Amino acid sequence: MIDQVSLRAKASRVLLGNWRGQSTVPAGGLYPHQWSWDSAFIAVGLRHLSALRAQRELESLFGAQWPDGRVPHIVFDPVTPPEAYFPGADFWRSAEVLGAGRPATSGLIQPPVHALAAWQTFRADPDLARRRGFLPRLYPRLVAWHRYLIERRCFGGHGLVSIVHPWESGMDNSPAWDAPLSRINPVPAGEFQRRDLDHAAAAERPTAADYGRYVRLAATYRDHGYADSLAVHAFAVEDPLTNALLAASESALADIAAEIGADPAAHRAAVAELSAAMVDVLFDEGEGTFRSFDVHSGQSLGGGSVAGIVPLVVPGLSVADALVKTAVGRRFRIGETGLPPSFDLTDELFDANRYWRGPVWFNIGWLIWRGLLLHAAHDIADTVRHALLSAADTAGFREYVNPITGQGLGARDFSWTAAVTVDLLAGATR
Ligand code: 2M8
Repeated sequence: MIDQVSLRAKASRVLLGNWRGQSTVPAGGLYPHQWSWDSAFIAVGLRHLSALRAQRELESLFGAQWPDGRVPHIVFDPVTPPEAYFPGADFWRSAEVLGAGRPATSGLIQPPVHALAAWQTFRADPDLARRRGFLPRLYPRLVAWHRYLIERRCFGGHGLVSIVHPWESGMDNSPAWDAPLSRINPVPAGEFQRRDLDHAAAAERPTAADYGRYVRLAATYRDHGYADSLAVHAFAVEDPLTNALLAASESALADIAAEIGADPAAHRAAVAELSAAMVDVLFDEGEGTFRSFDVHSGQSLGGGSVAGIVPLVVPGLSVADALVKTAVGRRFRIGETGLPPSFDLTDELFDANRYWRGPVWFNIGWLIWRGLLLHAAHDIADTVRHALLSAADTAGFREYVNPITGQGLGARDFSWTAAVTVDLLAGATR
C-alpha cells in the first residue's frame, strides 16, 4: 500500500532540490545542466507544486531556442564547471553559429513533447498564466520549433521527422539504433573523456564503442555548422516516438491556439497528416507495433523498442487497439506488471540493466499511461499508474529500474521520475 502523502512529499523534495533558479537539472551529478525533454516532463510535475516555476522551466528552455527554431537538447549552466559533463559547451561551440551573448547549448534536439507540457502547465493555473502572458509568448516559439522539425528534418520525403543522432531519440542506446550506428566509425575512446562513468556503473551505461560513435556523429554535425542536409548526416532515422510526440504536441497546440484566439485549424490538420504518415510508413501490422525507418538504407529497423507503442499518445490514432494488444502481450506484459520495459522482454537483445536496452523509464511509463487513458483502456492504465508509483517509491526516484526485479539503477533523485510521480498522484490526464 502506497502512502500517497509521504510519497508526494518525498517526490517534491527531489524536484525542488534539483531546481537551479530558472530551471531544473535532471540529476545533480550525472546531468548538471538543463535538458530539453526532461524540462517538459519536469514542468508537468512541477505545475502541481509551483505553477510559476513550471512556466519558468519552459520559458528558460525556449529562451535558448535557435533562430532557425530548433530547441537545443542541452542548455549549459554557465556556473557549472566544464569538466562536470561531457560533451560540454566547449565541444558543441554553439557561439560559432549563433554569435556571442546567447546561452551556450548543444546543436542536437530531443523529442518535441513541449507543447503538451505547456498546455498542461497552463491548465494548472490559468489565471496566473494569463496574467503573465505565458501562452501568447510561448505559442510563436512552439510553432517555430515544430516548423523547424517539419521543414528542416523531413529527409525521407514521407512528411515525417528524422532524427540525426541517437541522443535525439532520448533513448540513446536502444537496440533499434544498432544497425544504422554500426555504419559509423567510432572516435577512439582515448580521444575524449567520458564523465558519465564517474556517476553510474559501466554495465548500466552505453558501451565504449557506442559512445565513440555518438561523439563522431555529433562532431560531424558541429563541423558542418549544424547544417541540416542529408549529406551531413550518416544517421537519419524516422522514429515513431519523435513523430508521435510531435503529433500529440500539435494537438496541444490546437488547444493553445484556441485559448489565445489564434486559428487551431492548421494544428488539427497536422495531427491528422502526421498520424496518417506514421501508420502508412512506420506501422508493422503483423507485429502490432511501429518501427523506425532508416532513411539511408530504405529499410525498416528492428521492432522491439517501446517507442513502437508510444504512439498511443496520439489522439484519434487508427491503430490504437493493436498497440494496446501489443502492450499487454508477452513482449511487454504491461497488463500484468504495469511497468513497460524499454525493450521487448523476449528479444535476445533485451538487457534488464543497461540504460535504454531493457530497463523501465518513468517518462515513457507516463506517456503510455496517458495513451491508455486516451484510448479508454482504463484498467490497464490504472495498473501502470500503480506500478510506476510503487517502483518510484521503492527504488527512491532512480533514473530507471530493472523491469524484472524492480531494482533501482542509474542516477539517484532523478527529476522526471519525481515529476511523473507527482503528476500520477494528482491523477490528472489533461
Ligand atoms: C540521457 O542522455 C544524455 C545525452 O543527452 C546522456 O546520456 O548523457 C537520456 O536518457 C536522455 O533521454 C535524457 O534526456 C538525458 C538527461 O536525463 O540523459
